[in-house]
Amino acid sequence: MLDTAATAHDVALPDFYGIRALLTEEERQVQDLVGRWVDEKVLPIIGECFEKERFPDELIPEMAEMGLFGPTFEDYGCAGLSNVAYGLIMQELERGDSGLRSFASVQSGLVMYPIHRYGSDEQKQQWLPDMAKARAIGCFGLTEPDGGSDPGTMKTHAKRDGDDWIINGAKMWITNGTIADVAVVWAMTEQGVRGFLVEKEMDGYTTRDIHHKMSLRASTTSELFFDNVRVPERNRLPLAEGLGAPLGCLTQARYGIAWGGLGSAIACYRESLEFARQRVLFGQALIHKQAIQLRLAEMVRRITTGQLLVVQLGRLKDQDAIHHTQVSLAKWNNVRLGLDIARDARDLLGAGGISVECCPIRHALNLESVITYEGTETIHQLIVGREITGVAAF
Ligand code: TGC
Ligand code: FAD
Repeated sequence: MLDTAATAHDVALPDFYGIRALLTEEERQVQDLVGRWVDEKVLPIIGECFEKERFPDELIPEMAEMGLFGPTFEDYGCAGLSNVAYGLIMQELERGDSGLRSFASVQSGLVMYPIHRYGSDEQKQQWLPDMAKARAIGCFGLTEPDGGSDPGTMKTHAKRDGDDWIINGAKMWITNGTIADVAVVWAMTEQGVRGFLVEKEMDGYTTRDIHHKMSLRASTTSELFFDNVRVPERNRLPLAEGLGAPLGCLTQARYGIAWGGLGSAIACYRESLEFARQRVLFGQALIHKQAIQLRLAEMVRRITTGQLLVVQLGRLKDQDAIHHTQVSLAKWNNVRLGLDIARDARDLLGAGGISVECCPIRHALNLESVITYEGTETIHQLIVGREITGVAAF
């Protein structure tokens, strides 16, 4: 981790229930380090990146230097942090922009995790040290053009041919697709779903960026195409068998997103509070108006309940006592509160709120993606519904 001299306790605000006291010293240091970096390096440039549809890839080496990729792993050059520290990293990154958190989520939760969890020793040695240092970038291909909510019906398939597999199909809406050195690709085989490491220079593998997005504009989103791509058996993840394998990866990324939604919410709340202190209307600053106080209090109520939820979730994850339906509830709750707060903050800022110079419109637009990817809000409601009723209603 980078050395940090200054403490930046304001990165932890609002903290209405003293959440900071529930963190270890190391977790507080991690939050301060990443929060200060976001303030100094991300916030000054991110509005322009969003406007110009540019992912700020110049920030990747600094993120790697701070140990933000695969931070919970204890080997392969990773930092061995707690899951709460990992969550705080995701919160601070998303306080900057959902695009940065997306990049980190994919690299850590959707590429390093499956290689670490389902990969061979050779695959781990080949990829994990380089991915921790961002010398290699990854992407995760599950969603297809015909629909993402029901990945069990994927059309991309892999057929065994001697010592190789031949992959055909397409993946869509893939974060980091065109910038990735390796894609974790999920394909149907005669034995069920299997995972493959497709390397960018393999014949028949092509990628293309998706443009004209009004959301996550500071993030690379791509299509992946597989035209008779020959992948050696040594590139198949040996321990990944069945749909549960990619869904297990989603649990990791959804956990980080539950913290990330809070980051967006906190950024929008802070800008609203500051604006309400400054803006004088009808002879008084807006903070004197009951209706404004109600809205700010409502934001803090939502943020506080979301904070308590993810701290407990993180502690359960540290004890390996987490159930994926608990992660679904947290992703649903915290992205929903982030989106509601961002939309309300946009309105509270008046006309200025439609400018990218204020953060709420950017966060609100970003969260329109975040509420859809990694399982739509409806899918998470149905996952929790199935858990409490025992009836699948998908
Ligand atoms: P289902 O029968 O429920 O499950 C099959 C097997 O998997 C197990 N399982 C899970 N394991 C770990 N974590 C989870 N979250 C799991 N969910 C299910 C399950 O226990 C079962 O195991 P077994 O041993 O009994 O076979 O499967 P289903 O076909 O009924 O599907 C259920 C459903 C709808 C919940 C699932 O398909 C789903 O989650 N759909 C949403 C798909 C989704 O979230 N896609 C995300 C793509 S990646 C992405 O969006 C990246 S954005 C990245 C960024 O930029 O940040
Ligand atoms: P669909 O599955 O077609 O759903 C359409 C609508 O139907 C939704 O409102 C949904 O809630 C609703 N619905 C679905 N099933 C039911 C049901 N049973 N009952 C009631 N309503 C239902 N995917 C990856 O694999 N890797 C990535 O890196 C990745 N990055 C992404 C980045 C961005 C910016 C975006 C926007 C998406 C990304 N995705 C990625 C894809 C994402 O996971 C999918 O968009 C998501 O899973 C939903 O799939 P879909 O868009 O095909 O919607």
